[in-house]
Amino acid sequence: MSVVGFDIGNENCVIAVVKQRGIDVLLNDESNRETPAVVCFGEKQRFLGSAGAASAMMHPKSTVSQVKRLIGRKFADPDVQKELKMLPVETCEGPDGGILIRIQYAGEKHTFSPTQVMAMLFAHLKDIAEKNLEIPVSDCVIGIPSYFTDLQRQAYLNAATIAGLKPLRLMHDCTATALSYGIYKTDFSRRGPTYVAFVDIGHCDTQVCVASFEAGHMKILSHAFDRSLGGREFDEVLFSHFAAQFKDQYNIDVYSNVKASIRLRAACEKLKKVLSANAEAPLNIECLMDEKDVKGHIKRDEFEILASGLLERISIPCKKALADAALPAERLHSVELVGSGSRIPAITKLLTSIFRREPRRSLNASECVARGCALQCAMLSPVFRVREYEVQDSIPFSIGFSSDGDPIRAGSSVVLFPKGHPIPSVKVLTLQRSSSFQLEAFYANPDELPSGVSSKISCFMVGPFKDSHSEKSRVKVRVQINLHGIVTVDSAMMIGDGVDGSVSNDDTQACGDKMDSESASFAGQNGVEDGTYSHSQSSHSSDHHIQKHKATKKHEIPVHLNMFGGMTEAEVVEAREKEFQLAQQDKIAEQTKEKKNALESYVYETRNKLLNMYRSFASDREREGISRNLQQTEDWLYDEGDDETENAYILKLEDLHKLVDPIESRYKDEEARAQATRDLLNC
Ligand code: ATP
Ligand code: K
Ligand code: MG
Repeated sequence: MSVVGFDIGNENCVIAVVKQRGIDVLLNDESNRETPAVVCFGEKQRFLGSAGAASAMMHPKSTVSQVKRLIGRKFADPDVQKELKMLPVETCEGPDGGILIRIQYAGEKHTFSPTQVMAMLFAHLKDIAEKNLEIPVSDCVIGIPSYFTDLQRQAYLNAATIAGLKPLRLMHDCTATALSYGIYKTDFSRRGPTYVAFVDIGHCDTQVCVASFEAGHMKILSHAFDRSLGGREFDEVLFSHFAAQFKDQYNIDVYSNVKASIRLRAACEKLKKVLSANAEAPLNIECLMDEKDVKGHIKRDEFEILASGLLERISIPCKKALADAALPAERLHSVELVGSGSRIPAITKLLTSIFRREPRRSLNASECVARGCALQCAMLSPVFRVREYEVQDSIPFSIGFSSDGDPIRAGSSVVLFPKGHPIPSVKVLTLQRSSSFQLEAFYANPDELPSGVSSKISCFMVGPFKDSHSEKSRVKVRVQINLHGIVTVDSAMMIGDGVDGSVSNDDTQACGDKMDSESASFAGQNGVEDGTYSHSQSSHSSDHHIQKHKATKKHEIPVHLNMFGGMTEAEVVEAREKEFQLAQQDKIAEQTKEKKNALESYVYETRNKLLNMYRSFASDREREGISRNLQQTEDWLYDEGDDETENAYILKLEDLHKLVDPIESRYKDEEARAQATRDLLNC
């Protein structure tokens, strides 16, 4: 079994694998360590990853990039609308309020959810891994932004299922980075915890975390982020600058032309990279629009002025991460800068002033997330032995529960799992109920949420259960923030008569009850132990916990989950079948291309051989016959045979072989005879 970590970027994806000797980053078909996060729908097949990026220009209206920006989000969200404006594909609102992407593909209209497109990308990365490792890949750990909502996490899991992957954990990007940093630092031991800040500036976002390291243990103290501040925003200021300039100078409006916009944006991204290493840079695009060649030029200082607003914004999550970790910048041992978006020199300057020290780049800035994920996968995998190392992550948003509309209070607060609380975590709620009821999980502090995110998480139906008396029964509900950071209700139990309502010794931190005699209490395991904490393990420990109430009668009550949006199980199954068909179609298209190429080369090769090595082994009549057939095949290939089935090419090739093979075998016989003679003479 393989142990794989995936970093799914908005721009680039990275695959890392733990081997006996260390961690490898896998190469894709183009021998690159990074694979573009692009899915392009061609005429007959999809082009994924590098092939997708290469075909994007040919099919701008059926190329999906940055799907990570869309997954698990609502069409009506104003931020999403802004994203969609930058995406040349057609979109509409789905029945669950999500996004649907409409694609003209293989002569038909298709609609795909961002989850399905993400699944295509996952499947492509899985393919690359399987080709490299030559074994099936399923268990994995996938990096996610810390600001992902419950729904986005669920959508990732669904995409993984559709692609045939089994994530042992969705891991926050910065936590993965921190792990790939901390696990090698064996000197972090004696004098108490060592604090390190990690700043990851990617293509579309900025994530910051502060971690504390001790021997054999790391703990995330805080997560902070700007969900829409990455390299892309820096491209955008260049884009607007030059779009305005070209309007004045050349009287062209690139905003009105999809291809021109794509080309200018790509040129601006290049320009930005050049400015990271040079004090000034030119911009030249031939035939950008209206048959006009455009020329521009910019100095790094000018770029920094254009981008000053963005630079200021980077300081916000940095300061927040420090504040939430309750650490002054001076207490940090180091600030580690990762993500390729951070290569802009002005960013280093800015971070130096915020953290009062120059940020370091000790990690591989583009690979650390994937490496951390692979390490975590090794730790969670039953087949791999890794040094004992505890990874304790924390939840990014405070979470509360309400039951039938009334919030369940912990003391005076509606927050049951405060922001910063460890992942995974379990709490047992004790409620007095006489019939089925609903439990709703919600984000308890709207100020923590990115804009446009609904505070609703999910809804659990608990029941039905039979109540022997008219009085209310005690119902204990185990709620969990699982290893993926997703809220679940693991189980609900009705506790029989004769049991007093007090909280058992194991349930510390009993909370007051505002309404009925509900209480929220803390129980069970907390944090990640030896990196092998898993869902199943946690329920075992809880069973054990519950079994301590020996004398009580317990009845398990069924729990049903209702998501606010997302896919049903049946929809996931259906999407999986569709993905399988599409993959099959791609495979056939690839094979057909191969067979067509094989026929084409055979025609040229044979024509050549007929003039040279086969010359004396065929009669004039045979040669003429074959030549005629070769010409006919070539004509056919350019005409009605241009777009044929795999089988048609196979048949044509077989026909040619029937004519040519006798000649070839005469030639080979002669060759063999000549060789035998040579051998004879040599000895
Ligand atoms: P995200 O983390 O947002 O999902 P990602 O992981 O794909 O995205 P990275 O690969 O870390 O993003 O970074 C991509 C960004 O880095 C792009 O915006 C790219 O233009 C930018 N970038 C790459 N090289 C340089 C450079 N030399 N100077 C400036 N920016 C660069
Ligand atoms: K990346
Ligand atoms: Mg990234």
